[in-house]
Amino acid sequence: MTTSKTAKPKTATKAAKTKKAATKTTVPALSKAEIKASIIKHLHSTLGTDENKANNHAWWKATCAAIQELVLERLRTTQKTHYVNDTRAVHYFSAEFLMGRLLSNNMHNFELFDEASAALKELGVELTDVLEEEPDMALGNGGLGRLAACFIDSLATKELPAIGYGLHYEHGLFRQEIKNGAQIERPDSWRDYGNPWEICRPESIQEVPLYGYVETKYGANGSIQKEWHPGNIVKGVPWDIPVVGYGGKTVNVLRLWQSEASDYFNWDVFNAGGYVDAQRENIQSETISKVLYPNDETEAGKELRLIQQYFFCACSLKDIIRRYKRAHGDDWSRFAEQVVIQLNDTHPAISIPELMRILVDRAQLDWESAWEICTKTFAYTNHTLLPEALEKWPARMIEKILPRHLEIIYEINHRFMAEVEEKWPGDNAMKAKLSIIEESSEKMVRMGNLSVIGSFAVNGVAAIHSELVKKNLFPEFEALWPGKLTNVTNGITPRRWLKACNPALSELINKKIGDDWPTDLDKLQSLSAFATNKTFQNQFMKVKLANKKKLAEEIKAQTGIVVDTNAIFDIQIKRLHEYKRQHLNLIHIMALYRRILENPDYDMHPRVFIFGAKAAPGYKLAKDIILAINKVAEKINNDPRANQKLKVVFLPNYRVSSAEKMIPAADVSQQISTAGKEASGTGNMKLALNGAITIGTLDGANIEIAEEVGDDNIFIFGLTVDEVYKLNENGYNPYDYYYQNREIKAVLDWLDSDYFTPGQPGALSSIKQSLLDGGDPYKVLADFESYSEANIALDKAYRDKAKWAQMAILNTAKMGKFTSDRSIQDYVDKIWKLDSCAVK
Ligand code: 26Q
Repeated sequence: MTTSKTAKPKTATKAAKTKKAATKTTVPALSKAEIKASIIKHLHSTLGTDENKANNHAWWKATCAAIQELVLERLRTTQKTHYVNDTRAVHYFSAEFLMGRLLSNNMHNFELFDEASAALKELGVELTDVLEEEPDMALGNGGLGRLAACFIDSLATKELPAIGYGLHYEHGLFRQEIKNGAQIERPDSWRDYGNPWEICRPESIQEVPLYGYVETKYGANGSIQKEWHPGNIVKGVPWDIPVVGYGGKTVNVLRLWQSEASDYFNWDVFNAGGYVDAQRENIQSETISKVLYPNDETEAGKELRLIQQYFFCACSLKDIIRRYKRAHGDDWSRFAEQVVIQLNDTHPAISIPELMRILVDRAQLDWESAWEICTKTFAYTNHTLLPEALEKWPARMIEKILPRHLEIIYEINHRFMAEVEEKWPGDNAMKAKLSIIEESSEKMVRMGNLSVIGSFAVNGVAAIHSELVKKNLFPEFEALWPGKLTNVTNGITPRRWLKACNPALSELINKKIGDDWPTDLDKLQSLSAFATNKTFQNQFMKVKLANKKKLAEEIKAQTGIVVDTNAIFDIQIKRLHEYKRQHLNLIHIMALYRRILENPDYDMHPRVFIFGAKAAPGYKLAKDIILAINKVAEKINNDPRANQKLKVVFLPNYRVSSAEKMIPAADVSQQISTAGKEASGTGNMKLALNGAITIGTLDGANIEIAEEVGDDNIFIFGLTVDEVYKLNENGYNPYDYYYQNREIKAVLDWLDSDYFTPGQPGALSSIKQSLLDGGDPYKVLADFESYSEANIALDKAYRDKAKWAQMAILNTAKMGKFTSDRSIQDYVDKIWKLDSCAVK
């Protein structure tokens, strides 16, 4: 208290001297007294409790309810404004929205955080404790889902008319527990005691047909009409989550569909005495939105997954069309002017034949007109080049679930093949590559090809990734339609990923350069001027140290491990996948351990390696890598010969809310994927924004981060994309590295022993196996030496405190490009052609 009071006038004078520090002129939407009164009101009349009985959970709910009142008021104004102006809007279709917690975010976006905190304090309650009560809304796996969440934040902030459409999973991504070092999956129940943000909209329920058969009808004039007679109908119940833009003016909506049995459809069975059968159908219908598939980067090919995809797309399209018809009746000519649909990967690609079905079979448009509308409505974002992640569905499966859609897909393909024939007459190899249908032993529908053909724009998510999409994934499409494939580099919302998660750094920045950076992130650039300023360096690193202390407490509380905050906090947080190479990090840690054992004076700055990662439950090797990290951690942390220099921490159940705690405390950001494999990455941006230095490969957005911060402020290592390709062409033999590098051999052999798993030799052998006999598909051994050298350079750099502080400041200063506001502006300019709509 005293220090901040005495320090205040000093910094204020300084800030005034350097630059006009933008001061808040806006009056808060609610005063402290109003918030306090509202919280108490909700405690009494919404929750039926009082100030004396309320626990933190009740305080959380009452605070949410108080904020939600304001949210809903602004939501009404926004919707009215959009309706009156009949605005063109973007509809973001995504099977995943990884929203995390909303209370802190909504308070920050209304700029009410400090008022609410003060109001609760007067009631004897700590806001930070209250915030911890909120379960994460974990309706996504990782990057793709979190990107969708950052994007809808930016859309609302930029006052763009937009709606997110997705699935209202009853269970989000599994909760991870670690037992004896191994991952155990537990169900996630994010709305067990009610979710205060969502609003059920029974007035907008939709019905979705499934299964059944297609009838061909012949009209008097010889015309053919198709009618789908479904075998089942499910109900889609919409739940709306308000999305508050920064400044609180525009409040958009995320609409998530929950499946329910359609009562009337089962009525006949019911009346015929089939009560039990009717109930069984109910259970099946309700299964659709039960659980999020926990696989990312693998195409599971499960029937329920396809039904999930169709279910939310069909509900969303009906919802869009209902709204369009309210303004334009049966005049379809303006549909593509009013509606643009962004497909977040191919997961919602079934929307393309679904819109064709509605236009041709229902609205009775001719095929050409319908196709023109379709291909002016959809745009598609690709997030992966990994072959195993490219969605393909067996034609037989589509035929069973969506018989009419398969016919439409064949028709789209038939007409498209004629176009290809015209461009490349007689070229059957070209046709085979471009076809939506893969003629393998089992006919498959390629959702990527369908998406490119049915969209007017296709984008990758980082410059290099988009180049590889053009050169390697879809070169034939690039030749056919030059200009259709483009790039929009990903971004992250600086409101959640700096302002809210790192209040101390935000405050420091505000004092130095003003507080308008959250909506104009290029403003951070002006911090560069202070990168060599000793006082600012000290302030910046003092904030980092304080954040490290907080994380150290969290680590202690969760794992019992005590870490030294003077050590380098080195963080790798992301889904567990071989291509992300957590095992490269691990093998390097083992090498460091070995060096220390061989030479007790081995010269290195103390370092804490911190991991957070979930593995897909069926991905054996990924789970083995988690086990290995934990076993190596246990050994090192308890070995007095090494644990003064080296600690390893695996924080269980990595999720948005733990990212918010880890990122502000990071000194080092590990971004070490095999070049060409990580489409973009977005954790890399979050960590650099918070002053962590990247050690990384020239992959995904790392390349653009390196361009922004400059070579002196990042540690780049490893093979480039071209070098990886060359290595593959010339034949890569990991044994060469095993036999030529003593350290690699020793470390891999160590994994075979029972040193880390006493009494269980071989428990970690699968990793060695994959790197040798498995052919090391992700080039871990090829990159090891270069990685090791980069780590030595990093270690050396850290010891020069001033130099490191300068690098950290410059990383924060140069992250302006990576705000999701810029990504959204790119989408608006290149793809959506959307106008913002000011809400009064
Ligand atoms: C597909 C079919 C069946 C079941 C699951 C899936 C599935 C689910 C999720 C496939 C992929 C995902 C998620 C992919 C993902 O998160 N990709 C990441 O997207 C980020 C945002 O663009 C990028 O930054 C990352 O590089 C990319 O890996």
